[in-house]
Amino acid sequence: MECDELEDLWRNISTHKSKSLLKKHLPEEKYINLKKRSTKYGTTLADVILSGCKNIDSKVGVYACDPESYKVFKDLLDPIICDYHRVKEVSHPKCDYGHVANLNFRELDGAGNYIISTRVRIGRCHKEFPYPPILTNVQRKKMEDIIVKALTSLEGDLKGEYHSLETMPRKEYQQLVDDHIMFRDDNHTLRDAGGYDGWPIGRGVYLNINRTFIVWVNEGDHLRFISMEKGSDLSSVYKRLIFALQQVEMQVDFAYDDKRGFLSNCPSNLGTCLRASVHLKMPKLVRCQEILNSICDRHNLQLRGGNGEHTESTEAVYDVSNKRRLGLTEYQAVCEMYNGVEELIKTEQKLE
Ligand code: ADP
Ligand code: CIR
Repeated sequence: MECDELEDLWRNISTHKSKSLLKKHLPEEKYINLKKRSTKYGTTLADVILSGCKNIDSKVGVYACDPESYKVFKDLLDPIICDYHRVKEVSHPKCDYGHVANLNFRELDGAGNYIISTRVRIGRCHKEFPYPPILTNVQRKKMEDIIVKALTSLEGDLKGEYHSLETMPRKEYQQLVDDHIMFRDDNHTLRDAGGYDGWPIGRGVYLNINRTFIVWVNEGDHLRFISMEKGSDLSSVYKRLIFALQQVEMQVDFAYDDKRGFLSNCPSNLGTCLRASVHLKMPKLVRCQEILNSICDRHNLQLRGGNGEHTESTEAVYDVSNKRRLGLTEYQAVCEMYNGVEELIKTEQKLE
């Protein structure tokens, strides 16, 4: 991209009312300092900020396009990371999944009045490949081969099949999206970050027989490991995920940095790359936005619509999850969601 073109895009957010972290943390002086830099994969500032410049509704607005982006564009990305994850400096504890074999999260809603389903996902990127839009179709296919080999060695409850998007009929794909199993192809911020380049090449989904263990291949991050089921049994969901991930970790090298934890395409996922969520019905609380926002703020919860990021909530069902992923362990991230949702449910019960 020509420098003039980049400048126009950056001026676009500078003059619009964007609330993005990109706008907040890229004043002119920093922009001028960074605009000529690039990584060894050839990632430029334009690649990092393009999506956020085009979409003034972005919340974050930047994407790292390879592991080195975090260092070369540190002056922009570090303040964004601190702001998003609510930490004073970029540092991350060692990976700690907790005592997975002895987990005992008491079910938050055994009667099924509030929680429809529970999901935990962990993103991972392969050490050897860049991320969109720098990732080529050839690299995407190589990544797919590596992970499919590892996944087909899984056994028991995790045993399943890989479904390539290259051969999947559109109707079948759409059904998986509607069933909350598969990633969408219409997230405008990801599209402008190259997340759908070369679609459907090298993309697909691994599903175990019960469809409770799912792996997304080559959405924005190379991989998203997902465990989900109806109801509120977080112990069961989390145990399945960690057990699966640990088996894959023995076979695939993931990108990791001592200060930043596991690396990801979007800085909001860095660290644990873990998002634990419930689909929660709270018809009374949604009418008391102030109370709702204050509970979410106190527990670092994020609300999304029922169909995921950048979607609206329907019939008072929200996707409630931990917002922070860096600066705390995997176990702590799951607990943030659990404790926050517990308070939401108690408050919902008390409201007239
Ligand atoms: P991610 O969690 O990977 O950041 P999204 O926010 O786009 O991505 O969500 C992906 C899909 O997962 C969407 O269909 C969303 O509705 C679904 N989802 C998220 N949490 C839950 C949950 N607790 N129960 C069922 N589906 C869920
Ligand atoms: C954005 O900037 O809004 C998107 N690129 C994604 C931001 C990360 N997601 C989130 O915190 N909801």
